[in-house]
Amino acid sequence: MDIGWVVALALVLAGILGVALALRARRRVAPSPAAVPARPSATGRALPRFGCASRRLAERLDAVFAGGSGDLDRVFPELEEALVAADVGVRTAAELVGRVRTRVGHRAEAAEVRRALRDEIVATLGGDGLPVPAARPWVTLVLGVNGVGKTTTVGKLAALHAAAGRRVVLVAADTFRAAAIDQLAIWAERAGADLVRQGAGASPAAVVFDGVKASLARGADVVLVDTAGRLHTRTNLMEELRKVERVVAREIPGAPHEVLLVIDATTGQNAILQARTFAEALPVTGVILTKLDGTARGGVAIAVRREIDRPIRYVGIGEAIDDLRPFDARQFADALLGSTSGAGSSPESGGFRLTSGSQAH
Ligand SMILES: Nc1nc2c(ncn2[C@@H]2O[C@H](COP(=O)(O)OP(=O)(O)OP(=O)(O)O)[C@@H](O)[C@H]2O)c(=O)[nH]1
Ligand SMILES: [Mg+2]
Repeated sequence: MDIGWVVALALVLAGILGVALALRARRRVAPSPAAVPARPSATGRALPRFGCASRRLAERLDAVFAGGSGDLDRVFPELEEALVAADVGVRTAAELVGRVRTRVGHRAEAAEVRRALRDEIVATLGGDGLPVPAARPWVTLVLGVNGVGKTTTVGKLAALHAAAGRRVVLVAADTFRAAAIDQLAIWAERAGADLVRQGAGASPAAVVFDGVKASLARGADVVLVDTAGRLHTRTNLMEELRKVERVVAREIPGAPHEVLLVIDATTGQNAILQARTFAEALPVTGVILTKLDGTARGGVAIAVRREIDRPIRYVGIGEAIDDLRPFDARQFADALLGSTSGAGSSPESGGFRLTSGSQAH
């Protein structure tokens, strides 16, 4: 073989090897998925990213109203189906559509139906607002099955309270594994909060006892208790959480002031079961819906509210410290359905009158 060809071949091989090595090295130094993401998120984000998951419902509604037959008897079942597909739940979807049906009667513009649905969703979700810490310390227990975002949410809540000028103590009552305690320690540092912790495997109730005592001694304004979603022993999780709740109630009359159940919005209908199980075992006062920035279809908020009749307090829309928003039923309904203003002006979304077949007779 010609020496020139050999040299050229060697150069090409060396190039390929170089690129491969460079790619490998890059992969090695790429940040590993951190337990506590430090990425600051875009500020001022309301529920925009939630829109990407909810768009599907909005689009389905457009399709339902674009049928063109103008037949309400066709629209209502399709509406119900679209809501079920958005995780609203079979029973709640049927109830919602039933109420919309009663409201609009036999003749309605598509835009009217859409608006009625939006209003019924807002009414179901309620406009409870957030309780202002009225006691000192204001104690909040954060509960939920593993992986839903409890620790992250505790960190975000700590930051919100700290920003309001409150002295915050975090209690690491998830003693299931050491990493969970370290994860909370990072959040405490980031939010400028104190941390009360013991070693992995310690009794959650004992850590909470320490936490409450320390908070009283330090004159804390807010105590946030991060709990486990699972346990080392076969001890029933609910039993352990009830013990934690009893310790808090015994040491601070009137506490816990909030018992917040964290639910991962991407878990769909399983969320309803979780909500029911926790609400039956503990005095849950509110819900935090996380991961609405992901593939969640959002309707789960309505299903959970309907199921356990507890207000949604906050929604999580990302992994960063400022990715927690107070829940706003109106904003949420708009994000879920797409804007209702202007519906009816476009030929696709409602430029025709819908009538019920039964009305014709
Ligand atoms: N995209 C997104 N990710 C979230 C959100 N909230 C939490 N996460 C992520 O969900 C994963 C689990 O969060 P954790 O806070 O550790 O959940 P946990 O409930 O404390 O989990 P355990 O302690 O194992 O029970 C982490 O990767 C978080 O960054 C959210 O609102 N959006
Ligand atoms: Mg955790």
